[in-house]
Amino acid sequence: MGDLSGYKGAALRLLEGAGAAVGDVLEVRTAWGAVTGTLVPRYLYGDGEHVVLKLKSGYNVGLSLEDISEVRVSAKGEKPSFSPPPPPESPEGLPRVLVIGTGGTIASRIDYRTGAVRPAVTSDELRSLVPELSQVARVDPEIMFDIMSENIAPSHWTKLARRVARAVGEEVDGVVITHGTDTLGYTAAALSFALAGVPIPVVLVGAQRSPDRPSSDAPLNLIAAVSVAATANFSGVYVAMHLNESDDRIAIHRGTRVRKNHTSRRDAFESVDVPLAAVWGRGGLEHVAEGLPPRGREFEPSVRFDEGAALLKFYPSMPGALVRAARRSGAKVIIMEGTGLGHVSEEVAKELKSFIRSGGMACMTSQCIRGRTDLSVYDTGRDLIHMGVLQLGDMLPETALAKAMWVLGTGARGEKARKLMAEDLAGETTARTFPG
Ligand code: DAS
Repeated sequence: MGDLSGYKGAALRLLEGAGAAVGDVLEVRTAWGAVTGTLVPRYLYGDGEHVVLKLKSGYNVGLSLEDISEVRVSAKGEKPSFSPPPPPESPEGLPRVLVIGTGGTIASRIDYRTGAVRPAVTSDELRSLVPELSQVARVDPEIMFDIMSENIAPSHWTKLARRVARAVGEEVDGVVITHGTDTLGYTAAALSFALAGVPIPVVLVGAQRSPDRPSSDAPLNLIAAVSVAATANFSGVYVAMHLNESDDRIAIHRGTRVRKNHTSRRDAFESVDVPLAAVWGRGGLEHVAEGLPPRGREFEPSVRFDEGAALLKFYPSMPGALVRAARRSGAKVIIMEGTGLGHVSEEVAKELKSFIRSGGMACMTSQCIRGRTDLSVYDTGRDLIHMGVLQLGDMLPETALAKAMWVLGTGARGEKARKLMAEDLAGETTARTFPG
């Protein structure tokens, strides 16, 4: 019996009866006429009441068994399979870019078995999916992990930072890290601290749509990321994602100031309260902000992270028990996402006070995301200052969490840790908020 992956129930019996297999061309008689097309697999979780054909037009059509009177195999076919073309050779003398794969949508494709997006594309396949990469730089692909970014942890940040630090010694001109979009901002911030002073561009890049779909943002994002890593005259950690919904410009965001602000749009990423670091167009970099660090600086990586930090978003009626739970889970630093200028309820403030008294560090950011905390305006804020809460100005909450884990990873505690959290180390906080 031929492959009928994903089909089940009545649909499976109907196809088995006709001797059909995925890849065959079928003629299906229905109540409203005959339909001819290639049988494609069903999603694993699809029902047993439909047969799916790919029409000559390339579109798929699902036919309900209620409408089908007969199925006939008009030609046997091959089960579709994906074998990428060999990547084109790179001309001599191009800059060398290490492309590290970690998984995520950018390295995935639609799984026609389940209909879901699954990690599937190897770095080599990425190069063949985007042959233009070979004209921009000599790309060395390397898969380090193959996971969706919601599963990326500080231990992955350490591995990535170590690999980038090694690449600097291997004389690559730049590094690109392909990564899931969900936690891309956290990783970009974490690497900004671990690799502070890195003498080459390190560009993280993701995609909102998998590379095997016509509307995918992966190709252009990748080309821009590799181009910036190869040729930009600035260094540091950045994120490259669509500038807007059209397919012609890529925003280059600073690693500590970028946030995913839309669940699905290709221009989901925004630089918060700071200008973009740069804009890349199909002809190369079109705009570069003043004051970006040049290539070739002194470089002292500090790659360790300590997971003893928690990020708590305050909400009305938030029980103080959640602060105690964070403390019991081992948090040495609590980053609060307070309301407005940085406020929490009296109950939570009381728990923060006892956390601080027990040797913990409590820092305040704002769930407004834009603007900056100011605890001096209301007495509730002044009480927080008085008890020792450290306000972090316009630092993004996610960046503050990554920074706290990095500060703890350096071994700093007490006043030293507090000083590091308050200082601007990698552009994570500005003296005054950019009038956005
Ligand atoms: N789950 C998402 C992630 O890996 C998919 C993506 O957007 O890349 O972050």
